[in-house]
Amino acid sequence: MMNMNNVFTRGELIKIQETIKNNKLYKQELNFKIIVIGDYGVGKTSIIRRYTEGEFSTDYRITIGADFAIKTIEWDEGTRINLHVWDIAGHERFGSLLSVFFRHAVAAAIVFDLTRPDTFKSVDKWLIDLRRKIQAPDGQAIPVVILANKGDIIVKTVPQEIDEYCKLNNILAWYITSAKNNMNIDEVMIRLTNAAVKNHYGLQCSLITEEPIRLSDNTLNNTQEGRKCC
Ligand SMILES: Nc1nc2c(ncn2[C@@H]2O[C@H](COP(=O)(O)OP(=O)(O)OP(=O)(O)O)[C@@H](O)[C@H]2O)c(=O)[nH]1
Ligand SMILES: [Mg+2]
Repeated sequence: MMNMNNVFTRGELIKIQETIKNNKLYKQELNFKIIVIGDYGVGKTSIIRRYTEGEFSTDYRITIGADFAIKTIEWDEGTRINLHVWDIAGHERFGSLLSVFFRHAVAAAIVFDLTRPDTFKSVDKWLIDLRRKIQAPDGQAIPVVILANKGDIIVKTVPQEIDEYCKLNNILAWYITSAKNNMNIDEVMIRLTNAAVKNHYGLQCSLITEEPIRLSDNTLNNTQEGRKCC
């Protein structure tokens, strides 16, 4: 029973949490935003479509502005993750206007096209823009992977300096991908989600904090943001 001041003690909260867990009444639901960036035509839309719909088309329809698709992952018994995968148009005509869509991203993939070596040179421009515009809630750089796409056509054009570039620039990993042949697409998304999960404050916290929670503060409604980390 709630006490007079609308305050739960730590012991009471532990009991409530145990009851919820034991009765499987509670599945934590997290929303993560992942952004996919890179020059026009490198295959961003195709990668996202392959991942979220399992489809590929040889047609090239330039993305105007930004778009997103959601994929829900049953992460573990107690956690469901809704991945919001954002597709940001790469055409120069948009300049860095679209970086407003970077906001709240917890991870990013920068894509280049193995058949157009110049698109690797642009990776640095995308990375600089990304790092300038967003940081993780703790002020750290968000996890980034680099995707060398269209690996079904050619792989011998992988830039020699890519390992060094990743090391120097704190890139989590790089992959040869193919949206056409479904090469490494799931692996990339799982790697990014994993990194985001590790960084994510909310997931590392239980309902229990060191301080008693005041219901009047609306604290219990704040399941994702604004919760203090343990
Ligand atoms: N062979 C092959 N073609 C691909 C692959 N990924 C994309 N393409 C093709 O490359 C072209 C451009 O792909 P998109 O996914 O539209 O490129 P984008 O990066 O979204 O381009 P913007 O929207 O202009 O920024 C399309 O014709 C795709 O079919 C791939 O892995 N292999
Ligand atoms: Mg596109």
